[in-house]
Amino acid sequence: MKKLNLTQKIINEHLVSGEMIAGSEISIRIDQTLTQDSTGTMAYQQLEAMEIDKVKTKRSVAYIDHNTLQSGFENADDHAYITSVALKHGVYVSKPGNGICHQVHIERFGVPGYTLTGSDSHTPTAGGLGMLGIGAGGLDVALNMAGAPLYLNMPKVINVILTGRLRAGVSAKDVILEVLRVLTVKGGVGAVIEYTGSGIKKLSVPERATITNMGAELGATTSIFPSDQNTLAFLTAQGRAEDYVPLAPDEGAKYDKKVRINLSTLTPLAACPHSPDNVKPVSELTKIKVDQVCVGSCTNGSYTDLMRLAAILKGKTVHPEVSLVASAGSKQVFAMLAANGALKDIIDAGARILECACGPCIGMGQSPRSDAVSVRTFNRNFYARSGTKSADVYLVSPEVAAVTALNGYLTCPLGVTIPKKAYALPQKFAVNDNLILNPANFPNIEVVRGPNIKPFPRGKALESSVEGGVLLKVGDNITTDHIMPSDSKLLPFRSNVPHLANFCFAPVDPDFGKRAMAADSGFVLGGHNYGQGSSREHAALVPLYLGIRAVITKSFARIHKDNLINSGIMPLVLVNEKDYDKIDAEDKLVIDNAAEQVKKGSRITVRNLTKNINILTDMPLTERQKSFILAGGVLNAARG
Ligand code: MIC
Ligand code: SF4
Repeated sequence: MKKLNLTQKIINEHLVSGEMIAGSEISIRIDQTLTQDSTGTMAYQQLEAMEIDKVKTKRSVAYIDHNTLQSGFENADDHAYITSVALKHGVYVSKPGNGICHQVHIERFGVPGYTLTGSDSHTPTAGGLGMLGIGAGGLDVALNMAGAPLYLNMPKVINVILTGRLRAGVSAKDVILEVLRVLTVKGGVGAVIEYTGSGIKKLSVPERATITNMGAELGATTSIFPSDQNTLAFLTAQGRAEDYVPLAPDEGAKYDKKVRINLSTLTPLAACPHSPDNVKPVSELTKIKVDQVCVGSCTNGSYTDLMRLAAILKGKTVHPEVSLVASAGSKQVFAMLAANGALKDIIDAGARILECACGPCIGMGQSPRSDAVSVRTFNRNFYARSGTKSADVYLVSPEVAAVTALNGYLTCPLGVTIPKKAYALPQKFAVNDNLILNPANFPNIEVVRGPNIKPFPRGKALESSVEGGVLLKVGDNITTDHIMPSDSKLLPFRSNVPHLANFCFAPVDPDFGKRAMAADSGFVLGGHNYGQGSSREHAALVPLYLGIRAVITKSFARIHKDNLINSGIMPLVLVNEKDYDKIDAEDKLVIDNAAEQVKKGSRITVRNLTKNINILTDMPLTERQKSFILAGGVLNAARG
């Protein structure tokens, strides 16, 4: 029998169609799904459009964790809609205040060996528990809830072999920052990152989850750890030992690439502005004066993360010129910190305590002052994401964040005494699921649709000729935070695409929305790794609403490319990268016989009318995906 790595084993168990040949299209059965509120309103409207009675998964959960400011009626409308529509369709609801989806999912729902899709790019966090967790657009997750498999390209598998043991002051965040330094934000595209080696034995499930969480920043399909004694210890402490199954790659299994990291030699690291792979040792950054420190998020909001913060802060005071904010990743963590006194240590030191939600990570409050330096335990430091364009954000571990908050300068925590018990996983977590609603208890619920819930835009069938101007030319590594920014002003409008349209591409060109609206039809030109970051399909739905017909790039990030295809927007890749220089903003482009070209093959010729040249592009789609482009989106294609 062929020896399989863990990724291949789980895929093999769930394979519905295709062959496990890297790069070819497969589909897999999905056991669990998760949604969160900022992508959930769209996902559930799409689920409603599929007209199914109850979801077909083993377990689906709707989390409300992103938009919790409720500065107007909009967020509250979204919450009411998601709660009611989810319960009606047999989906569990994790109420606001219960915590961030990824943290709560590993605590309460995740099962080793299961597949999970989530309408959030950090769904791979569940890989810390030995699950195959994949981020996808809301529409794909809705399809999975309706019982359809997930289509994806069979990933390559990159093996990261961890040996040695982390020194005091160095933690899981430094491991993933090191992987990002080595592989970069493009290094995981088309691949699953599978962790093995003697070093993993020393990493608890929450530590592993920090590492798999930020695998999203590598562009990876997902990341995964084996399920072993540490997994059993975690599940037992959660009162869920019965969910444990041991899982490991076969002895001698093959990998497409190997990366070796000796944990003993790692030092505290920081990702510098404005990219998670711009990684440097903190010891080289100690002259940087800091204005704000934020601890929490789905990367570092676990019990031991917050215990380390508390241990370092205990009996001390935050630097007078620093604002320290802290939030636990879940109500479970928050309640345990309150019960054991650690929360008091954090409050006494002068931290501002936020609710268990995404908060500053997605710009929902706590935007730093102009030109500020903000040091965060989060996973993304993309330009303008904090809500302050001129701010510089550094991504670090809780240890670095804590000592930095005390000193006022970026500070390396090596040598700082942190009691061993701050690293120890509790024998028993304080389980209290009273903020989780079981749909079985709401048999007659009616869907509540407040005025903030606007229908999502639908595309139109591809015409014979697609014509328009290049409405924007951008460079490499454009994120979905550039395409469709999200902050406290915009996140309440995630169910209102016409409103969001005014802010499309605002961080790079505030006039884009107006220009596109006036033009009616057009193109966007980008560089490599276009659309990295969030899974938000708004980064496709808003351009669709604005009449964008095709995006031409050097390469795409996975989830965004799928979202474009699902919306009926053509993702075209330049055959010759140098042709990027032969297209300028405002050039007039036309795709003649567009539908014919799409049907025929993967080559699509784009005529640059302004320069009077032909540009060759590639759009290697399966027949299934072609039908979406031809029909103007998945839902149109499904209607036939
Ligand atoms: C993010 O971290 O960017 C988000 C907000 O969680 C997104 C989802 C969204 O945009 O709603 C993600 O990571 O997919
Ligand atoms: Fe929430 Fe930030 Fe995690 Fe996204 S990355 S799920 S915004 S905590």
